[in-house]
Amino acid sequence: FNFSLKTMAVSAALLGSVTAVNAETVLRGASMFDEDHAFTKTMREFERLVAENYDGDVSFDLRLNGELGVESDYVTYLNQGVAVDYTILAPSNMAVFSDSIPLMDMPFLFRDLDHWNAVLSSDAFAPLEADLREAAGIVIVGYHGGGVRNLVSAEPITSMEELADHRMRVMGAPIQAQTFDAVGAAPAAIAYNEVYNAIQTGVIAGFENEAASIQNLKFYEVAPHISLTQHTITVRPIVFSAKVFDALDADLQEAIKTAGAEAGAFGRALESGADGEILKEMEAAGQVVIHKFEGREQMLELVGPVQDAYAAQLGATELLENVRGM
Ligand code: MAV
Repeated sequence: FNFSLKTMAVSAALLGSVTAVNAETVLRGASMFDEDHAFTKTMREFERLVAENYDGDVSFDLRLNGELGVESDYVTYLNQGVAVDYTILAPSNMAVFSDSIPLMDMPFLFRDLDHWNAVLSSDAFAPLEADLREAAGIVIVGYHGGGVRNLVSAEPITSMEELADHRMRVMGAPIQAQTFDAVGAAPAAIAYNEVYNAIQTGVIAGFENEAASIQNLKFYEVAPHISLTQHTITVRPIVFSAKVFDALDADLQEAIKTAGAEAGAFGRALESGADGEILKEMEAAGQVVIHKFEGREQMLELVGPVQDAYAAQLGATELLENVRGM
């Protein structure tokens, strides 16, 4: 009798320790890039801040270098609550679940960095966030971004004439294709991890991207010409799977929201601050040739009506006017 009591005490103690191990929450993140890219750095900062703001046990398992695929894959995982719990991604890659979310990163939405900053510091995008949670099961906890997207191509594209019928890859949201269609190019939605090969084999002649990613994934090897259309200042939400987020304890949810806001601010300063430097680095290393683009004004005029029509179709005219007016 005595013996079995002891045994019970031992197993209770064991059980206790097992429970304690299980009580640690392990969250898995995904990045298409290595440790040097601004997205990864922002996620590292996010992880650090969550741990700092939370009393319980939480750890992070961030998979790099596209080990878990590309952003369009992450979106499906986040929606289902499997494989990826958090990441940073382009709103346009979430178009399959939400028609309205790509409005956040449509080309020519922001006049300049000040405008972009003002909009991201406001709650102008709150209705889009609500729609994303509802339609995609994805929660936005902060905003990274700040890269400037330009044309990246095998041959220089320096004018509206050269842009005409230019076969270029765009992200999967219809508004992206509509925009580049309106300026006369021939856009095609192609998965990000197929872009390098598609340019190399001549399936497309180029794409558009920001400096940090051109450098990190060495796109300059196949597309060494950058034309300064400066058509997009990126908005890249730090996102969580709603299924995962909702199952976390309230304190951890709070820590994640606080960390998301702070890591986003850190990341926006980082990527927007480094953007011009990275272009110069690539130029100095002989990796890219940078060209002026004559015709940005014309692009703006052609794209305005496309934006208006998209917003009208979403019932988001007021939202767009509000953003433009900031
Ligand atoms: C850049 O790597 C990032 O902006 C990333 O968020 C996008 O998904 C990617 O470009 C792209 O063009 O798909």
